[in-house]
Amino acid sequence: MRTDSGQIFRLEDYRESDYLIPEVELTFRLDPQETVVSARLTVERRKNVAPGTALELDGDGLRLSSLAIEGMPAAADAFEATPERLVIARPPSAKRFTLDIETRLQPSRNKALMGLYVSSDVFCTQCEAEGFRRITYFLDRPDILSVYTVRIEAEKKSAPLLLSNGNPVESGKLGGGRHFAVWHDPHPKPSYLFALVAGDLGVVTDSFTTASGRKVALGVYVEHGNETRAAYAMDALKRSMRWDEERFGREYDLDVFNLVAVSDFNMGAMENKGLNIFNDKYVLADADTATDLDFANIEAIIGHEYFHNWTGNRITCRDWFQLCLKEGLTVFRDHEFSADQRSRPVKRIAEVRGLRAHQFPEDQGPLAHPVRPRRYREINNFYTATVYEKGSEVVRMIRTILGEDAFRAGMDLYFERHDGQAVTIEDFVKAFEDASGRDLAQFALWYHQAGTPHVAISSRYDAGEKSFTIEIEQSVPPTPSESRKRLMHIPLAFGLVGADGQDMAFDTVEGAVVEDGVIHVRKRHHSVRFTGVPARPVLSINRGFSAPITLSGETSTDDRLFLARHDSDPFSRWQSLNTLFTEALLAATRTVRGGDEPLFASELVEAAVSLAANDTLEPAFRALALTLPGEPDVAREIGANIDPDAIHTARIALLKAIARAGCATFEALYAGLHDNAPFTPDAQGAGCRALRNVLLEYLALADESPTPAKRQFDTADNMTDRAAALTVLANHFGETQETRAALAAFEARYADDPLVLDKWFQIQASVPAPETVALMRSLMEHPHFSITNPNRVRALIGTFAMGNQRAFHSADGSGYRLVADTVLALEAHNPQVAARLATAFRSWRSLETGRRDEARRVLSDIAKHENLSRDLADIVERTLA
Ligand code: 0A1
Ligand code: ZN
Repeated sequence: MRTDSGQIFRLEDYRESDYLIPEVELTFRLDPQETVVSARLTVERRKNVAPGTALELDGDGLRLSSLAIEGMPAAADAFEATPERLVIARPPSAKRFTLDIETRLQPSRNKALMGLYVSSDVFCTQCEAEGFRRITYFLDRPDILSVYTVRIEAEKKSAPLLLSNGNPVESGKLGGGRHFAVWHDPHPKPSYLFALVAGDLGVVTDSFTTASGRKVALGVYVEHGNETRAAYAMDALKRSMRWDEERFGREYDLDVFNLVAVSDFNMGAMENKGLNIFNDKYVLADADTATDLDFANIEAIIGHEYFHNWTGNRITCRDWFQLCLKEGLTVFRDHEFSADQRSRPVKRIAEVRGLRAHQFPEDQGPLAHPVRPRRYREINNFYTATVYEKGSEVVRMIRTILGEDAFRAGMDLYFERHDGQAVTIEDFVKAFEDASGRDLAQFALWYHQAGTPHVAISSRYDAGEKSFTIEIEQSVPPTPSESRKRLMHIPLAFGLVGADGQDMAFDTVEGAVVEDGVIHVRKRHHSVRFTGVPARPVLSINRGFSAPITLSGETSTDDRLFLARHDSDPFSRWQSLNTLFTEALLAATRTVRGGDEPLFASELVEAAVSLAANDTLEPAFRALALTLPGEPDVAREIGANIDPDAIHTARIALLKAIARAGCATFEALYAGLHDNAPFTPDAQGAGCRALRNVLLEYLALADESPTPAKRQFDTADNMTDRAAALTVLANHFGETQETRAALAAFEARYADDPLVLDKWFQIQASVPAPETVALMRSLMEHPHFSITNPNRVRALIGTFAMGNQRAFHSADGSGYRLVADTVLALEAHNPQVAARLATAFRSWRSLETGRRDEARRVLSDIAKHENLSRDLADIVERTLA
């Protein structure tokens, strides 16, 4: 394991390397115990670099077995090799020369899952961000672009399949039961996009013909027996390829595109050129084993990795500080793809819920960082919601500011100007400035300044003058190492909603630039005055969540209820009801802490019930509207001195109040939504199931009985309904015979399918009860739990730490100790996953004092361990700072 040196990397220290590596030839003699890697690098000295300047290549835990320079074995004093570095003090003075480097790896012992490793007998690689240096010595940085030729040799019986990037060139037999294949990728690429897969896998094949007529052979590789579960992934891939042509004019550029599912993977998937490698969770799906959410995630992630081919691969990052250049932009593209394939408003609401649940707490806590950070200690810790999700919101705002046409012109210019290059956020923003003629200097602060901006709003109508004035005040709270903030350019989409629900016209506006339904906030304070407004409007602001901010203002309950019923912007309708729920839960939490029973306004409860029954709205939207804010949403609004038990009690009380009031309506709706058609994973079917399953929880609470959920569990013909029923049983009726029987039936049915059993772990780990801590310790002993498999760890411990506020924050600190023990156990073999799990502690300062002290103690205990990995030391120290 690479331990921490404390070194900090800074953006301002970037400088070009002295040498380039235009060509790379790799030969892998694969063996799980001892693989030999021969690398022939063509090295080129840059202009203006003195001949003979020292060449220093990166390594990570490498063993050098031989080195030749210009074909001649290197003398022992000609170089210095450590596991971390290969230094050639006086390389040849020629402009170009070759290095032959041989290293030896032990892939079967690699549990960090970076570099070359073995997952279920399949050899595979993961090189982003700095995994290539675990394979061979290299200038392992994204601005070194090389053309790769890769030869793979392996035992034919155990590895009939040999894949790498680019196009296949040659294959054949070798002696001793071995064989080989050669791949060539003509597109120069950074080392983090290198990939290799070798093993015995089943395949689904298809083809795609690009707009300009190139026929591409497609393959989705999965474990034998899982081929039918790969059909949806293949379909999503073809839809992604077509969509990128139609929406962005981007075509695929090789003769083959292969996608491989592996069962041990640190993240979701990886966009290696022409050979995407996936966590099998984001490939395998059928009605019996995958939920609608799984299908939607598969579509999104298949799209995401495919879209990287242009945003990430053809145009890549100059350095890792620019990570959002590829990630924020590609998330924006996958969001647009899903919005076009499904319901745009429903997709937008889901995105915002995700952003608030994951990115807001990051931006408001000790790990806050700008979308483009200026410093890091371990780059693996910057694959964050801020870089990905807020990065996507920033691109979305560019589109809002420029409009669709100028945005597309900016994207076209970016592709044209930078194809084949490694570039920066400045280059990206400049393309939009040049294509649109607009100045985005103030806007670019969104990339550079951390923290969630806050906008306070108040408004008044003057009936005599027929004018409407909005007072807007922006502020950005301080974040670690950035105490003073500059004023941002915040695009606020808005409408002045009249009594008939239509947006009202106005004559003139002063006090801010207002264009196409957007107020451009650029100063600390704007007083925006509209004239010619015939009657008092209701203000609908930040429509579509046009800016990722927090908002405050004294909107009356009546106005919010009005917007929930009438706003033409569906996001705003959802938001209005959601804000009312949040306010009710905040008040109820205070009541509970004061020792009283919470009460809820009947108009709010009735609004929820009537929305459920409103069949002019799509079911998926109604499901979202009826879903109460989660316990962490309420905690975030409270902000300080949080008591998770009180929040839990308040939320259950509101669920029950709605359940009791709506029970007759919900029962009829629940029955009416059921059809006997076979399962299809399309958005419409998913929407009906989503609504039905939200209703199921209300029905179970109204009945105070496990019967409705048990009935659904027993009769379900798909995983969405089965898992939803099991969740209701486990969360609300844990002590009953029905729940025990259902859990046992699920476990028995999927005993041979670890991926599906993850749902069983997940459901139990998320039960919001203090007893869950003890249950967790026994689930960790389950024969199917494995600390070396990241999916198992995330399903059980990740869900507990990040998805079960009440149990994780048990007042006695037992939840914290459970997670800390796991973090330390993981740390020994997989620092990346350990560090990510440790981020669960990031909001510790906002808890009430008892829990805060427990959390600090546990964190300090981790920090005291010797030889922590760079990954974990970085997270723990920043969290405690
Ligand atoms: N670039 C990938 C994410 C990714 C990053 C690091 C990894 O290392 C374990 C793996 C994947 C994406 O955005 O999909
Ligand atoms: Zn990505």
